Amino acid sequence: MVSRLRRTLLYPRVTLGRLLALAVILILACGFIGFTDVFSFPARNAVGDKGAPVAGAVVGEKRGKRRADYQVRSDKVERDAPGENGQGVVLTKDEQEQADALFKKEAFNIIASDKISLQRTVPDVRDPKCKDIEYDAELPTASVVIIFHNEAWTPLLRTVWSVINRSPPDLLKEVVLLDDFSDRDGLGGKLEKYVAENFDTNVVKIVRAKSRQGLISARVRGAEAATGDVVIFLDSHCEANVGWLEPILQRIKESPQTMICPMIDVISDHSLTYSSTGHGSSGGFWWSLHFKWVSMQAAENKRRKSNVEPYRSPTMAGGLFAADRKWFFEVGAYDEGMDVWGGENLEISFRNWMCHGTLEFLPCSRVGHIFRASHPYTFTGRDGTPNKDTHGINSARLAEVWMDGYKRLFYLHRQELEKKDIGDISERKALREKLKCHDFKWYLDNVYPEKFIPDEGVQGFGQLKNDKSGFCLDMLGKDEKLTLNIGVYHCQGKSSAQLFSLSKDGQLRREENCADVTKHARDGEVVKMYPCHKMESQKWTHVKGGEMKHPATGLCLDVEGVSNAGDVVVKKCSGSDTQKWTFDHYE
Ligand code: LR7
Ligand code: MN
Repeated sequence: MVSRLRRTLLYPRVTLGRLLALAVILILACGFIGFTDVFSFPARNAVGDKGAPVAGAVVGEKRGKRRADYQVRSDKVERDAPGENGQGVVLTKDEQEQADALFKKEAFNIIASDKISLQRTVPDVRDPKCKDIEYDAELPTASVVIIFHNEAWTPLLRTVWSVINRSPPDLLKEVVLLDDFSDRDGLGGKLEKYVAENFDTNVVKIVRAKSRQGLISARVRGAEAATGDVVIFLDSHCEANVGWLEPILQRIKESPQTMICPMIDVISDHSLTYSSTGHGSSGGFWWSLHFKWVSMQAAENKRRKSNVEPYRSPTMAGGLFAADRKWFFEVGAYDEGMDVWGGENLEISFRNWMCHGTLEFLPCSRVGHIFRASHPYTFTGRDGTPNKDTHGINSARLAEVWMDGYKRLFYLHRQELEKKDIGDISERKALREKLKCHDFKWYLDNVYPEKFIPDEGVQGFGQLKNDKSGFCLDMLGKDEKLTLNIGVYHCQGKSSAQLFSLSKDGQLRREENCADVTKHARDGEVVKMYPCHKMESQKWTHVKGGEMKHPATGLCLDVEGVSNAGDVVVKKCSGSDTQKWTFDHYE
């Protein structure tokens, strides 16, 4: 009965009369089925799109418990308006041309975004079980910190509205809009006016950086301005979903040293469609220190009894996460020697794990993010360097401070950074000492045992050379996220494109992909790289200086007739010199 009532409460366009009537019924109903007397409409943070009050509803608090389904809906928004319920926007031919022309500058479809209400609804894509979870009525309060540099108007304001409309007011201490020195029209006085007219300025606060901080320092400035118990960072082009906040606060209440990431749903950069990423993905990394989505660690998968439970992740993507505000600073906030963009997500992940915290993904908390293929801002460093390789330099800082000997694997990809000036890291090293953090090997062994280490616990690694031709196996600059043929190229010495390993269980592999030959392969077939699994299409046998044999087909890796930058093949094993291979190193 209550759930039917709740549905009626949340879904129709709410008129004041209807709402009052429903409130009375609900209070009676709550009393009837034994709800406590604590029932109230929330203090409101916001007024409607054009100044009209909008009603919100909370579920009755049953013996100090609450459910995560708070949602305010603007009565000014037509339910079939463009983009409602997270739908994509279809543009006319003219509009599409305009959007295409602006795409490069904005890095997303601004025309589509501008057609959508700032208070659009999104589909509640949570697992239905999430709606049955009860959270404490008493939870820590949240400060949501939204940093931005030259963000477009509608995604920025839609982020704010989504937080206001879908966070219970008693839990949302404030929204800190941290302007990282934007110089784009509208983000100055117009923004101040809009915020003053539409929100309670004790709740939505604008803080301006006096010079471009870069996103790392900008977040620290935002967290410094925050006053809530928990700080939650969001990118400036997000949409928080129904019930996103309660699970985060509950988990941090239980475990203050846990950093929490909501599930990051996808808002299309072209159509603005909101779609679920499902659940079960986790954060990993490439040894080049780029972030990578991976599947949930097997141990977590095994441990969990339900797919709505939080699960541990080795890393986070970076933009959307929550931490107990005191713990965030205690564990070192961020490395402010890092500039503009990149690397801080892995740094905070490694650091929090190594320094006695944990990191979890929360399936019942969902926030959409516009994934953009490029950036609508410059990469001018604080030192004035234009087009600065901030990801590279920031990552080198993190490798030097946190990765111990494993930094070698980063430098394999980025040799030029080994000798580059990356600034002073002594303070960060002192932090690691002070907090008595674990070493990176501990992290790999305990947090990310599934991470493949190319030069440890393997039969052989390095270049795989065929002496006769002087060729080495080579990725030939192809995108490793795709399935692709393996090539050969003149041996280059220390080149990441020529780094291969033969694992203990016979995989001829790179970080994520393994050399694969199907059992139907014929003599002369190419060899493909596929995501690694343990099946026989990916098993090889080899001894130093001998053949690289694929037992499932009985074929051998061969360069006969293959030219430089051509694809390597498998042929009938013949003992010929074109089938003899040697790794740089054997264990
Ligand atoms: O100088 C800057 N100052 C800023 O305030 C540069 C950026 N910013 C702001 C910017 O306006 C935005 O709100 O910082 C935020 C992040 O910038 P994006 O949206 O251009 O970054 P991204 O989404 O491409 O990149 C991801 O990795 C980054 C590494 O530094 C950050 O951690 C981003 O927050 C992060 N985004 C996410 O994790 C969302 C999910 C994407 C994935 C995977
Ligand atoms: Mn982003």
